[in-house]
Amino acid sequence: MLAAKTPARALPTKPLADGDKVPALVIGSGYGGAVAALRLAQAGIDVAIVEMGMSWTQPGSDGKVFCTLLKPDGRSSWLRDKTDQPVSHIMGASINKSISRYTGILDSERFSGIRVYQGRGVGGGSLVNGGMAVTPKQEYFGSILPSVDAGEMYGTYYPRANAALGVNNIDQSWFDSTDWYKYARIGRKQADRSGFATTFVPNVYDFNYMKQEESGSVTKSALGGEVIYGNNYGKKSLDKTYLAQAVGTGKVGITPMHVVTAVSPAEGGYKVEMKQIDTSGNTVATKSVVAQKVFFAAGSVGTSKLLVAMKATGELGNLPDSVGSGWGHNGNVMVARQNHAWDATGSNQATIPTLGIDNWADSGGPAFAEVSPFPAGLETFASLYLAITKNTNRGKFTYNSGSGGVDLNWQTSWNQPSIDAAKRIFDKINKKEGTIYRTDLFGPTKTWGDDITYHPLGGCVLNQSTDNYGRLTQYQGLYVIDGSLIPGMTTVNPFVTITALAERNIENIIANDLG
Ligand code: FAE
Repeated sequence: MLAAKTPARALPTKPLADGDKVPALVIGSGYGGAVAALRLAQAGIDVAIVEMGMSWTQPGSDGKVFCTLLKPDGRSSWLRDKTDQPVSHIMGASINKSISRYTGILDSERFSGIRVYQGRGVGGGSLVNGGMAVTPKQEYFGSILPSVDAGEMYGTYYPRANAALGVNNIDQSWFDSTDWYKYARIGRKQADRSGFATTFVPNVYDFNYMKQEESGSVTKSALGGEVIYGNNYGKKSLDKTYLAQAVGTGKVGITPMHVVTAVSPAEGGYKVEMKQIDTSGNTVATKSVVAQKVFFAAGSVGTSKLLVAMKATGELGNLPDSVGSGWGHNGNVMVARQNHAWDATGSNQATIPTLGIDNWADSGGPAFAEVSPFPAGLETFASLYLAITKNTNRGKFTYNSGSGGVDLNWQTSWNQPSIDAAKRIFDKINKKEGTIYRTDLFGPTKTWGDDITYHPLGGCVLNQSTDNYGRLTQYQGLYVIDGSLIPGMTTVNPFVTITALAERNIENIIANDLG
């Protein structure tokens, strides 16, 4: 029996009851929500976190909390009968699998022109993401958050976020020798040969644990095909960092499997309405709670949908007209290239990406392309990339009075600038290497993964829909503290910036509004 590293702790939950009154309520338990909960609790304030997904602490019948990429079951997907994998085909045939309908960990929320992937559960996106913990270059910060003091961010809040998230770096000599990163070394060699700079990317996956996985002394996770459906070991997701610390203060209670449906002014603060769901997604109870302060941390899509609906239905009718606008997908586009036989990428691939091709300085089409794993369990000869590009198109969320839902008007064609930017890298590499694009991975014949994103950002933009610290100023005591504050782009993977901005904003809010 291998020495499996047990998760740091099982997070105890403390569900709210109908009629409860709380000083602070946080909607969502991703990066923004976790930062808010911890810092409020440390300031002595009792906090209730309401999360629509599960608390992922109980093992399934296989003894594991999470399932793998290659053997997905109901735990993989949010209320779907079939998986909806980002790389959905191989050799033109669908690789999506039938599963039982369950409140699984990865949601692919479908809007007209895009599928938005999001984590569901206590820990939000940290449960499903690749852990790439990238601080953008300071010279680009002004284009990301123009109203925020970059000196403060780089002097105080980025370091604070990186420390609390447990960010670490891969041992480069191990990277250079292990079979598990052969695919990334091929990606680096080919980028180098075409004159592109590559850079190592820090991560919250524990690289020491990964080394032990290779030596066989611990149970495999990143080397066992686990990532977008959760990592059983190795990854310092928020339930092991911010949220564990927050619960450790004794002042934070978590209410999982509750979907917030409405927020409106009430005697003593705000009435927060929610429905409790079972693992089939059925409503089993409705509850109403009053909170003095409410922090919207349901993610770019979740927060935008709630605020747009509350404005349209009049419950928060004074919210500004800009609410719902300024949404972007961080310029995401995926693509793969077919290598020659001598550049095999290996059947063993670590699921945690560690390398990026940095072409952001190319004013003709800025792009930062992560060399992604493609852990298919067999040799594919494919090099897969997730490119983050400069794309200035922005979508808007609007209330649909017919359905009572919220739509997003993004169009797939708006991704052309992202494709063009990615082509500036990969056309050149293909030419140099004498290789071609794969056309069989994103559909029967489709080169570009241009209708998917992992990085939803915006919808309630800082200093436009809120003040410069996330306050919804029309409603004293309402705050936004997640990726919806960021205007559509971060130039790199976003969660370190979301976390650092939340650290900055909550410090100001605690000092000025809660003193
Ligand atoms: P998020 O983490 O999405 O948390 C929002 C939470 O609110 C979720 O737990 C929701 O279930 C919950 N929620 C939503 N609506 C409601 C409601 N009405 N009531 C109650 N709860 C609700 O938001 N970023 C990186 O920087 N590096 C990576 O390597 C990376 N890889 C990724 C890979 C995948 C497959 C995915 C999906 C994302 C990846 N990301 C990555 C993006 C990153 O996870 C994302 O930007 C952050 O998680 C967003 O943080 P927020 O706090 O905004």
